[in-house]
Amino acid sequence: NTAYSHILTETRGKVGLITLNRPKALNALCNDLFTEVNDALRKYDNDSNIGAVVITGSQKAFAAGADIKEMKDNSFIETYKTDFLGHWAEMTSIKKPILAAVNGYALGGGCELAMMCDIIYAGEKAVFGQPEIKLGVIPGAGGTQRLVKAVGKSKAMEMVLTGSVNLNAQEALAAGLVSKIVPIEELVDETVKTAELIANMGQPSVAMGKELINKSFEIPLSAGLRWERILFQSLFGTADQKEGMNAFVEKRKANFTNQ
Ligand code: CO8
Repeated sequence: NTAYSHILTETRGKVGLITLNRPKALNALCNDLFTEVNDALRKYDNDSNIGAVVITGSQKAFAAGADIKEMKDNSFIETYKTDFLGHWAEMTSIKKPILAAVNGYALGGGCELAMMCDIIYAGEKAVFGQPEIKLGVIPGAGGTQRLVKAVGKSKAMEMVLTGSVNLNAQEALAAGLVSKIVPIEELVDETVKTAELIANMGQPSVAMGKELINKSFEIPLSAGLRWERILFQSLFGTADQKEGMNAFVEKRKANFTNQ
């Protein structure tokens, strides 16, 4: 897509593919890059032909973090007044599932970007880390929050407080940060394949499943279970529920219409 300077976008079947494309800076997440990512995500979210989105980088770097050169001279009052980088979180309001295909470095904001996605697949040489402490700061987009939920307290402390303990793909898999390791060359295709699988399900149920799982990190179990049951019940008002259950009984594949 020629409208963007720092990312490439393409459509593969029902899947939108966003490729971070700032190779000279190892996909450092400058302000404009993240604005473009959120813009592309919003367009895919509003496109009824798309059912899921994949975000990837290059084979060397998913993203090496926020752009250090861009922010190094920032003042507290300016970053606070403008809620510096607060707009990154816009991607967490996207309804469609977002899958991260992580090859190479996912450091700092790069690791946090991956963790704002719903599913992470790692290439064999992926590296996850939160090196901000070495820059005199701390993570600012989930590295002290989402990482704990993904890898547990001790490992998160080690990563965030030393800035030097990184997870390779095997360690990330063992910790539960990623759900699969894929050979480098096949990573994007494999991630798109899972995204396509999701995109062929009924979209209302997919969106509700995603919302509920994300809610589970924020609300008490009893409230989550109540929400879950109400949304489950609400799906009996959809054509997709009739189609899905009739297809099972008739021993055929369901053809969902997202209604
Ligand atoms: N920002 C800006 N430029 C970068 C970044 C970055 N994060 N990472 C790499 N680059 C640039 C380098 O400066 C270099 O540019 P140049 O050729 O002009 O010197 C180019 O990319 C290539 O990098 P290297 O030569 O360093 O490549 P190596 O293969 O030797 O090393 C590393 C790769 C290990 C990834 C190394 O580049 C590195 O350590 N990068 C920085 C990693 C880091 O500290 N990331 C954390 C950044 S801070 C952050 O993410 C905070 C997020 C807060 C979010 C808040 C939201 C509300």
